[in-house]
Amino acid sequence: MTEPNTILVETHGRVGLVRLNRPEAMNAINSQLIEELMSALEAFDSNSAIGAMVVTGNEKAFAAGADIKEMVDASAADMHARDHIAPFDRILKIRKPVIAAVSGWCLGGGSELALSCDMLIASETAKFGQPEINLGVIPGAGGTQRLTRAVGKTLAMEMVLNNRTLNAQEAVQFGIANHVVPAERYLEEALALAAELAARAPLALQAAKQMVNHAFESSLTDGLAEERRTFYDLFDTRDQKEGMRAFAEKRKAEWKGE
Ligand code: DAK
Repeated sequence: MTEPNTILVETHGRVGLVRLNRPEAMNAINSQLIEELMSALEAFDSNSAIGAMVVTGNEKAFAAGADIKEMVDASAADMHARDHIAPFDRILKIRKPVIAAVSGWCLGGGSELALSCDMLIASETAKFGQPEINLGVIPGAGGTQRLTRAVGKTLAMEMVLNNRTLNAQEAVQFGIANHVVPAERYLEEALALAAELAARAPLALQAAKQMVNHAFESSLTDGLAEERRTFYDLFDTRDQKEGMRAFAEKRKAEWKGE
């Protein structure tokens, strides 16, 4: 496989870290970057030495959106045919938790990418927005759908129709970010949270992520039935026996991921 050149990939213990790395373009997401990012996340997902992942940018920008220069001359037919941001959807198939560590600009497709992650740690400098209206288009990867479910209709309308941006405190207040931390600590905090997750029972962790996501895709009745089935299924895992025995024996559980 060729080495990626729009991202940097690292491991920190059981945590896989991907840094978006197009600093000259505010980490604008072009077709190469989205492909390399998704491939890196998929590789971590199938690596049993990794339990959770972090996606980050740099201090100035998580990502300032999809690459405008790559799209500027495309026709509608080109866009349908290329569907070059389609790899965005591959993040939805990642089974392990993915945390976005966001500093600076988090706009357009960058914000949509961050919202596709499972949790978000924001630096106090983070700024979230959907400025596509300024370009004569609309969000194309969840900015009208996932964002609306997160922040509610009226704020989503203001953001998508009128380019209202949210600062880090507002992102927490409106349910986009889990925590705001000082600029110098956002990545460290995201890695620490990911390390905590990576130390948990792997099969239960994946089932938990899958079921929370299922809540956005199903009716309450279907979701509750699926949750109960998944809960019962976990009783065929060694980790369930270990977790419950460890509780009864007053010791720390040792997870096997089986
Ligand atoms: N694309 C390409 N280049 C970008 C960019 C972007 N989104 N954002 C910044 N850059 C480049 C700038 O052109 C500049 O390059 P040079 O001129 O130096 O060559 C460099 O990054 C530094 O940017 P600035 O000089 O503008 O830096 P400032 O600090 O002055 O401003 C900024 C920072 C983030 C406020 C500003 O750069 C900005 O407004 N950027 C554009 C933000 C934006 O409009 N984002 C929305 C993009 S549209 C799809 C799914 C999703 C999408 C599309 C399709 N499908 C499923 C098909 C998503 C669409 C979008 O995200």
